[in-house]
Amino acid sequence: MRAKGVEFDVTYINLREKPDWFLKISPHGKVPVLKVGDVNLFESNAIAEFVEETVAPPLHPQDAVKRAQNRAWTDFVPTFSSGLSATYYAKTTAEQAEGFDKARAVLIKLEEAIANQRGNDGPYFNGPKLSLVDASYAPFFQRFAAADEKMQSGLLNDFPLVKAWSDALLATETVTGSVAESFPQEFAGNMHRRGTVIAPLFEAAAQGNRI
Ligand SMILES: N[C@@H](CCC(=O)N[C@@H](CS)C(=O)NCC(=O)O)C(=O)O
Repeated sequence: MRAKGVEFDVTYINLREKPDWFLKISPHGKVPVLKVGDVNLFESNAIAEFVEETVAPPLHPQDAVKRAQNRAWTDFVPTFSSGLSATYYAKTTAEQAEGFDKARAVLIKLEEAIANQRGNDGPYFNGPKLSLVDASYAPFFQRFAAADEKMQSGLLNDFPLVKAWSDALLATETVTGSVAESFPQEFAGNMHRRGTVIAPLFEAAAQGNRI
């Protein structure tokens, strides 16, 4: 919606204390939900496709084959996000080492997809223009960046096309402005509450915060 210049209001939900009104409009009790008039839409992809169909400019590629390929890679996002988060949600160093293996396994798939399909210098998934598939990956690159600022793993350096893609997304105000101002503290608080192995790298003062 930011990429399309849609005006909207955001209400943040404390997912550890979900309000009743939210549980009534979100069938699985999950964010995001998009309220459009009297209707409540849920599931990120369904919401993104709805905005794509109803608001210009189009963010999906015009070519049907490319669009199908983009949607296929958007379907990979849950696997991708759990691969990356395994590095920072790990509770022990052994679990974290396995997490990095899991992350490498998803990153190599994306690196190969970009190398084989894109045919230009990027930096985004399809080229110089931000598209819907970029929007689906951006939040997870953003969260990994918040963790890797502390972990200093340099993991993405082994995947140069993915790294350039992530760097471009994180240099875009459309992406960086998409989280609450308190995001760094909320992220740190989450690391502490989950008892992650990297929690000590984040200030303990963040512990009481909500996410
Ligand atoms: N497939 C859903 C996943 C949404 C999802 O997992 N949301 C998480 C936050 S990122 C959530 O609301 N978790 C709260 C819970 O499961 O209780 C989508 O893409 O919208």
